[in-house]
Amino acid sequence: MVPDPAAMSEAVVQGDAQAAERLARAAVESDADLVAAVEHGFAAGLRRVGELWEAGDYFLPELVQGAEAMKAAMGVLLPALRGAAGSTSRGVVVIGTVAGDLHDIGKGLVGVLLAAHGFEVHDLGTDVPLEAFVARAHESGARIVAASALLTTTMQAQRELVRAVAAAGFERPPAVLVGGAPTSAAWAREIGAAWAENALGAARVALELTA
Ligand code: B1M
Repeated sequence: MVPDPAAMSEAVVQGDAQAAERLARAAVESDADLVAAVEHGFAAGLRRVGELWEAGDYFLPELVQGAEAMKAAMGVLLPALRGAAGSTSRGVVVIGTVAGDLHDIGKGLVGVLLAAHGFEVHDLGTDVPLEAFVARAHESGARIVAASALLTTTMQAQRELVRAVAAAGFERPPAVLVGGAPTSAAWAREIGAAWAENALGAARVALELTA
């Protein structure tokens, strides 16, 4: 149960960071389903902000304020989700947002849910060059390289990542997992990667890939 997903969404649409943080605290304190609070509450609000921006009703300042409100909520929710993480026996996942792309909210959520499902997550941040993904995967013996892309222009880097991993001469090549709003199962099939639509799905797919 999530206390009030509509209020969570509205706080983000209004760019009200204080309200978003307060609602996130209420969710944590009431022992609510925090993944659902993100997906049906705060992230739904941010998707709405994106639609309003695309329609020309919102401008860049509102987009930024919406993201700030979402981040205020995530600042409360991610530590609570991380706290639920158990052992890291499933192996290493190297995760990042691809080069040229600064969107990190969804990637952060995917990373936390992977950790909560037993993976040791190495988060390289945003705007991550291919070489950095490959180098960290080598160093850490990663089982999965996970790449997020939110722009139709930057999703091409996911294809390049699949090629770079294949060409890197791993003894045991890591699987490549991709995701992000403009991606799809068809896109992942085309480039030869695994795909998940959302953060919980990413954790499920990662478990399958390492079973
Ligand atoms: Co940007 N932006 N943005 N933006 N932004 C989008 C992506 C856009 C769709 C908005 C729109 O037009 N409706 C549009 C892209 C259009 C396109 O390419 N077709 C867009 C644009 C154009 C831009 C700029 C170019 C705007 C400009 O400057 N003119 C610019 C680009 C900057 C850059 O990256 N170089 C830009 C900037 C920004 C902000 C900085 C203002 C801010 C980001 C703040 C931040 O991340 N720190 C921002 C935001 C907030 C958005 C929207 C509104 C919301 C993104 C978000 O955080 N969603 C977005 C609209 C939208 O997505 N509908 C938009 C919430 C988050 C929980 O969801 O990230 O989708 P999401 O992650 C989900 C799934 O996608 C999935 O799981 C997550 C959780 O369930 N997932 C994975 C994500 N990664 C995964 C990886 C996986 C598996 C699943 O495996 C590895």
